[in-house]
Amino acid sequence: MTELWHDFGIWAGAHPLALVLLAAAIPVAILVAYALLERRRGAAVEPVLAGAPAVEVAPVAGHPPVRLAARLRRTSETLVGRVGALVGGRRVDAAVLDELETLLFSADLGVKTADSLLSRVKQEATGADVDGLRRVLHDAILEKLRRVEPDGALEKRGSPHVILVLGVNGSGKTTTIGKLAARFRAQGERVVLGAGDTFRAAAVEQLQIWGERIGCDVIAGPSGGDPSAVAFDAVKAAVARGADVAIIDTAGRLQTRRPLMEELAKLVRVIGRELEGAPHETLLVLDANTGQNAISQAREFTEAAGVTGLVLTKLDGTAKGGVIVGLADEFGIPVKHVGVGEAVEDLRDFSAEEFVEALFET
Ligand SMILES: Nc1nc2c(ncn2[C@@H]2O[C@H](COP(=O)(O)OP(=O)(O)OP(=O)(O)O)[C@@H](O)[C@H]2O)c(=O)[nH]1
Ligand SMILES: [Mg+2]
Repeated sequence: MTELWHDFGIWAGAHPLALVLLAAAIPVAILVAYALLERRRGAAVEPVLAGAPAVEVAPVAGHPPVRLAARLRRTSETLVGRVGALVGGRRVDAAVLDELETLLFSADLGVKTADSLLSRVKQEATGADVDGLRRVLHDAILEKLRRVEPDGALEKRGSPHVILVLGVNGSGKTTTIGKLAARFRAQGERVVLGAGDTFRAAAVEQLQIWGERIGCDVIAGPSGGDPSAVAFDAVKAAVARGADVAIIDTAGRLQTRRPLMEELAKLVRVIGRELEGAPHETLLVLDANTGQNAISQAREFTEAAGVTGLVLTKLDGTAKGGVIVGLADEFGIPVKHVGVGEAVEDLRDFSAEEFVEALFET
C-alpha cells in the first residue's frame, strides 16, 4: 500500500495536472453512482438535459397549504408595510402624499394604477391616520382586483375543454400545466397534455414526467417539428379518447419576436379547425418577478393570440407582486390562478378578497 502511494506520488509529481483531474473526477463519480442508485430504486427520473428544471409533484390533497400571507410577504412589505412606515404617527397631508407618490410609483403597480390610487387617497384619506390610509388603499386595490376575479377557475366550457398555455421563456408554463392537470385529475377528469414546445427535447421530457406521475397521456411530435401539428394531434387524441381536458404547452417566446408571436395565431387557428370553439381558454403565464415587463407581455400576447386568462406565478419570493393590480387595471383579463410556490397546491385559484386580505395582513 505504502509502495502504491509512493508510485502515485511520483506519477502525480510527473504530471502536475493529475491531482487536479483526480479531484474533479471523484464528485462526478459519486453523482453518477447516486443517479444510478436512484434509478434502480424506481425514483422519478429528473430531466437531465441542460436547462430543464427539476419537476416537483407534491400530493394534490397533501398537507394543508401554507397561508397566502406568508407567501406574499415581500410584496406585502413593499406595498403595505412601507406605507405604514412612511406615515408613522403623522396624518395624511401634502408631505405624506408626496412621499406616498414616490412609494407607489416604485411598487410595480404601473404609472396609471399608482396615479389612480394616489388620487383616491387624496380624496378619501386626506387628514386620516395610518389606519385610515391603509383602509382606503385596501378598498381601492380590492375594487380593482375584483374586476379580474374569474367565475370559476377550473370551469370547463368545452368537451374536451382545450387550454392553450403561452408565455415568455421560463415564466412557469410547463409547471403550471402540470399543477393544473394534477388538479383536474384530482377531480376525476381525464386529461391529455400536448407537448407543443418542440423547440427543446427537455421540454417534452418535462411534460412526460408530469404525465407519468399524474396519470395522463402526453402527445408529442418530432423534435423541432411544427407546434401546430402537435396541438392538432393533441386535440384530436383528446376527442378520440373521450378526455375531459386537453392542455397544450408552447415554447417560451419573447413578446417582441414577431415571427414567433405570429406562430401563436396559427396555433390558435389550427386548434379551432380541429375542434370548433377551441381553444376554450388561452392562458398567459406571467412571472411576477418581471414586474412592469408583464404589462408589455400581456399586451403583445393578447394581440397575437387573444388571451382569455392570466396566471401570475412566482409570487412567493418576489417584491414585485403589485404588478397584478396594474395588470387588472390595464387589461381587465381574469386572473385565473396565482402561483405561490412549486408544489401542486401552490397553484391557487385567484380570489381578490383572499389576496388583498393576505397583502394587508402585516
Ligand atoms: N417559486 C416558484 N417557482 C415556480 C412557480 N412556478 C414555476 N416555478 C419554477 O419556475 C421554473 C420554470 O418553470 P417552467 O414551468 O419550466 O417554465 P416554462 O415557462 O415552461 O419555461 P420554458 O419552457 O423554458 O419557456 C421552474 O423551476 C419552476 O419550478 C411558482 O409559482 N413559484
Ligand atoms: Mg416549458
